[in-house]
Amino acid sequence: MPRKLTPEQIEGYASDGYVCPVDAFSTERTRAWRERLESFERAQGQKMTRGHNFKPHLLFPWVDEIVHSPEVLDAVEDLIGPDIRLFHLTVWPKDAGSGAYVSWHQDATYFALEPACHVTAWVALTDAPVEAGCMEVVPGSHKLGQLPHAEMQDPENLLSRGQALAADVDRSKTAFMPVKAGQFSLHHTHLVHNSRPNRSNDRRIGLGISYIPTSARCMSPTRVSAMLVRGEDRYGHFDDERRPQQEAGPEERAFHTEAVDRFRKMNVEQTDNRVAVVKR
Ligand SMILES: O=C(O)CCC(=O)C(=O)O
Repeated sequence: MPRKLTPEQIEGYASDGYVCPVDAFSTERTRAWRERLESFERAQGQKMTRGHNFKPHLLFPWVDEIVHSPEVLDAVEDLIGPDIRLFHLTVWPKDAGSGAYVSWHQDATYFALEPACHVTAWVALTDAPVEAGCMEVVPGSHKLGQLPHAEMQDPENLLSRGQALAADVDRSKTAFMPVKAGQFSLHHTHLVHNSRPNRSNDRRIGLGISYIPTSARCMSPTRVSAMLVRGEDRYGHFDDERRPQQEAGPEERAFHTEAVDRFRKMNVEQTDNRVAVVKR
């Protein structure tokens, strides 16, 4: 008996590689989280965008609350089972009218996970309709396995390593994943997806939370950390992550810096190993 998703949604994930939308949080709760994020940005004088958007679940108790919420974890458990680690989290902000976009890619490209079974829950802190540049996917592409990617250096691309699918995508075969504030979508690590610039009047912000079963292993030489968020871990493939006690306190910042450094080092190892660097 599934905990949250319907049998149709579970079948849709198996056949198309995604589920969208899933209802989760009230508008008030979501608005309060957005306010927390934006007041931190104002205090820092720095937006949580490319270069500053990794692993905020190690800094903020309010993000810790989202990543442990039954609203999200019950759906994730329906797809990957009851023993779950949070492998990575990225904040995806796009200012209204900015050129920020995300190139076509598969999440698995720099994750080195065996098996490649991770699922990303994209939790909307604002509305993300088509005109705001919600995600666009190629249904069924998760069945193609790992496809070749290239590196594309473009400051408007929100992907930290600028990875882009080497082949062109047929846009007549894509589908959009619009979500409202408080909803989320789920997508498979091999699903080909991108997102276009935000042409709406409001900022678009989502948290991309990557969950894996504890049985998965990261094959890169650098040992990375991942947070056990549900069930038990009988494998020990990851170092544990510390849950934040206070908002971006000194211990939270020190732990976050080290975890992000290790994660980036692992990403670089994967770039060196797997991605053909071509000029585009
Ligand atoms: O937020 C976006 O536009 C892209 C998100 C994404 O690529 C992901 O969550 O894997």
